[in-house]
Amino acid sequence: MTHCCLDNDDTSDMMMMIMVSLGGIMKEWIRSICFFSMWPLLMICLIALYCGKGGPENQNKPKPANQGSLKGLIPLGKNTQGHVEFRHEKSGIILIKISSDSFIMGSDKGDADEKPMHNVLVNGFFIGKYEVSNEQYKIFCDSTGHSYPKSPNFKGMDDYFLKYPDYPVANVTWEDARSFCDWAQLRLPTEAEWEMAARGNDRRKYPWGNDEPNAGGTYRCNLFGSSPFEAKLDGYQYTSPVNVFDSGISPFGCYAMAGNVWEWCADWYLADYYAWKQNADPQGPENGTDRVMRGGSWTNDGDGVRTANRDSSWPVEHMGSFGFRPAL
Ligand SMILES: [Ca+2]
Ligand SMILES: [Ca+2]
Repeated sequence: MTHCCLDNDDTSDMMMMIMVSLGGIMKEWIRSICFFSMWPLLMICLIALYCGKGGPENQNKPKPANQGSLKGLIPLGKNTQGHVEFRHEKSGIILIKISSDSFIMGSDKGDADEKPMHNVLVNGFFIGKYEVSNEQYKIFCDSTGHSYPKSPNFKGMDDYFLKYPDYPVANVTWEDARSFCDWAQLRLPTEAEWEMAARGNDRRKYPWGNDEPNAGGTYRCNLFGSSPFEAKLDGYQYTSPVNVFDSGISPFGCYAMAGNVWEWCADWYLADYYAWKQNADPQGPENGTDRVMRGGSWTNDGDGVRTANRDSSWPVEHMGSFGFRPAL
């Protein structure tokens, strides 16, 4: 007997085949959708990653204080202490690279604000080999319209700012120093960076070691001593050129980190700041009234030019003994 139509089993088989075919098509379709919709998702992830890790939004953000950059620095080779020096293209300033290290900051034999001695880790940075000179500061003033510093009252050195280009700029405020650094795309060193650059990690008293500034009759820095007569014995009544006193350089090769002019640092000053025991790249208190100055000047005695010695002044104060050196 011939069947004019399919029986129930055939219908089920047919339905099954249709279902299987449809299932296969659906799977391929879903697979295609997943494949093509994955690319936009992947692109979104890549864009998000780019923006988060250094895309345009972050390129304008300042780098962390102590992350020295090689951009705009021309390597000059190693100095006699084995540290690499660079010429900063924009300002012409010579910077010395100081690698990340820890050192003992402060002195238990010094003034109350130098205690307690404490271990500090400083990230790698660059610091000026010399104090900023009149010549370098004049380029900044002429480029920006910033006023020339008032001539300090140095007898016999009239027109100090214009006639003594290789001497340190003096009579500058902390605000002046910061403006110079902003223009040069540099910055002031932190107090910790300054002290590490001045003494290294062997707890020395002065940049050159532990001998007194005039031990053996050789002067290692420009200071005042105990009288106007003694002040001249190092060869200079007031300031000296920034690149003399080879015997007084720091373990990294920096000149005049003892004496000549006081050097403004970035930090607010707080007498008991060391008691806070900030051990990792300290940046100073968040606010204050005075800014830190370090190193002593041509107006100080031997005690005043010790590397651990701390002083401070109002950020708008200027004197013939105030100068600075930049960092990066
Ligand atoms: Ca002197
Ligand atoms: Ca100095």
